[in-house]
Amino acid sequence: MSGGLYSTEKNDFDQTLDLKKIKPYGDTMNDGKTQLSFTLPVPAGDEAIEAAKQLLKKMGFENPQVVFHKELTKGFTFFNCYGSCTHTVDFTSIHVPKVEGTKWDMHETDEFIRENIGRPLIVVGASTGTDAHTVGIDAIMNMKGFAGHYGLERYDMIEAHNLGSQVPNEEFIAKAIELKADALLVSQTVTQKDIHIKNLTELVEMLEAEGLRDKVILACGGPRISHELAKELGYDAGFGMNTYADDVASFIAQEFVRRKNK
Ligand code: B12
Repeated sequence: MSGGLYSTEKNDFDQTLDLKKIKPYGDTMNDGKTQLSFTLPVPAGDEAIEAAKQLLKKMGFENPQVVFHKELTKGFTFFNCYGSCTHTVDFTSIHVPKVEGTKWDMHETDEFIRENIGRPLIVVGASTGTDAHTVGIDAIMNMKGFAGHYGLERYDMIEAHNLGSQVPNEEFIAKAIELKADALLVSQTVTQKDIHIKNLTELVEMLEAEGLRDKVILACGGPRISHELAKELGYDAGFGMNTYADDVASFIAQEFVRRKNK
């Protein structure tokens, strides 16, 4: 990439770290080096490579390079590219909304529920709508959990019901009523054409129509879910990548007590 024996680029940029103006790091501070990949709906060839480079320039990348390309199928070419990003971000002004509360491990959460609630919390979870991905919700709910963190089924003070995947919102709500759920956990993995937004919104609307929205703690999660998005859609909390049962269990327990004390 930049610098080194074979580079013809001049490193005449300021190499000091300025958190008010950060940009990608390749091998030299502020070189802006970025790798990106995309597909163009054109056949492979010199014109396709030139089109990819022109696009990179329009995206704000200097010295665009196509380092790999391959026709995926007739009329579609995939590219791996490098370029130097010309834009910067003020890191000091960033505020990301986060789930409030203290994150505890399983024993601490169990202890808190035992002392402050005195009965197990009933948690019903599912991957809803057309979404067939179960690994995320299983990671949170199944006994063995994920990456060394036990799932909700392992908690003494949580009664966890994992309904699996492709659960229609109607069925999810019916089960929540039947089990007298304290908290509902929704997993959404597929985000193509914003299907997750439609499905998550529908659930909130249906819960509101049933007069149940304020009676349950409602959280969603998935690789493209953020707390900010979840709040926007009417959820109490949202959890993204690298979440464990610890995160959501601590939240549910603390939120339950917050509401009880109101
Ligand atoms: C395994 C997999 C499948 C398996 C699923 C098997 C199963 N039983 O789950 C199968 C083969 C069935 C599958 C099918 C499809 N898949 Co798929 N699949 C994957 C894959 C490879 C891994 C997903 C996974 O298991 N991750 C591991 C888990 C642990 O991570 P996670 O889900 O992010 O969960 C964590 C957090 O997000 C969070 N979390 C998740 N849910 C919740 C819920 C709560 C309440 C909380 C608190 C936290 C939480 O906690 C978890 C642990 O930290 C991904 C690509 C990838 N590498 O990610 C594609 C991927 C998700 N699949 C994708 C697609 C498109 C599909 C299909 C639509 C393909 C097709 N055209 O048929 C179908 C889905 C059909 C449908 N109706 O849903 C796309 C989604 C793109 C998008 N953003 O929309 C991906 C990203 C692949 C890709 N790059 O294109 N898939």
